[in-house]
Parts: sequence; structure tokens; C-alpha cells
Amino acid sequence: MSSREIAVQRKTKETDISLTLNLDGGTIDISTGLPFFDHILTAMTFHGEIGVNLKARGDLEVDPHHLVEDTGLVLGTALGQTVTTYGAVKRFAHTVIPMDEALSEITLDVCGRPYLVYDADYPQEYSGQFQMALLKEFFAALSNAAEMTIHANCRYGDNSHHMAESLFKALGKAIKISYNLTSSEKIMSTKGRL
Ligand SMILES: [Mn+2]
Repeated sequence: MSSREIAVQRKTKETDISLTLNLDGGTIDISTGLPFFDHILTAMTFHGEIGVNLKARGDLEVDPHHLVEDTGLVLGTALGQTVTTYGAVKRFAHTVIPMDEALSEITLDVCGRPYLVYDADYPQEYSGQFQMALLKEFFAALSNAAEMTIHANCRYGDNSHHMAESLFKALGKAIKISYNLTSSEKIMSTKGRL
């Protein structure tokens, strides 16, 4: 069984983030200072069976925006480095996950081209203290840094917490599938490169 561990550190005047990611599994320890964000990131990695140690601190007194966006950047950077360090991956995944009345869908292509289609119409603007609009910034940063196409669709739901949680569970499972190693390190493109 493989163990593809990658460590990424990123420190700016706005945020200070350290991440260890292992797509082949491991323990999960996530602390961002934003309890709802911790909750959905934990759901994502638990259901994706992804090992993660994430410590993120930022200028929350300004706006949690920087921290959420930069966490997406660091996670995306680690995913990109997983490919360059450990070899070619399967590329595609499509997952659909319910949570009670909510249904969310993620479609991924780890293709070297960042593109985000994001469609989630949250009925409540906040879950706890967390502003739902920030999640689009996370997905945009993740797509850019990992150079991956993401279609994130929350198809329906009445409860913003359920919608976001199902979306992140779908993301975790899709990451797990699309980043599976290919057999004999074959590049999954008819062009011969991504
Ligand atoms: Mn929950």
C-alpha cells in the first residue's frame, strides 16, 4: 500500500498555514480557528479517507475570507505536489452525496487546467458564525492551485449546513477517486501529457 505524504507551509502577513496531506489515509487533525470550517473539512477528509494535519491561523479579525481562501490554496498546492512527486493519477471522479434533504454533486478532472463551475444557493447566509459565500473562494483557490477542473453543484436543500456538509463529503470522496494512482504510471491523456 502506498503512502503519498506531502507537507506544505505558507506564511503571509494575512495567514500562517501548515499542512501535511496523505491521500492514502492516516489520522485527521484540523484546526483553523473557524469551527464550522473545521467541521466540513473533517467530514471531507474522513469520508475521503485522506490523512491530514492542518493548522491554519489568520487575520480573522479582518475577515475569515483570507484564511478560507488560503486554506484552499494550500490544499490545492499539496494535491498538485502529490502528482508531481508520486506520479500519474486517474484524473476523473463524479460523486453525489445526500445529507437529509440536501443533495450535492462534485465532478473533478485533474487535468492541469484550473476551472471552477460552482452552483450553490444557500438559503441561510450563515451556518453558526460561518458565512456560506466564503466556500466559493475556497473552491476557486483549490481549483487554481491544484490546476484541476471542479464542477461543484449543490442541487437542492433547505439547510445551508446540510448543503455544505454534503458538498464537502462529495469533494473528499471525489478527490480520493481522481487522485488514485494509475496502473504502471500511465499518463491519462491521449496527448501523452496533461
Ligand atoms: Mn454537520
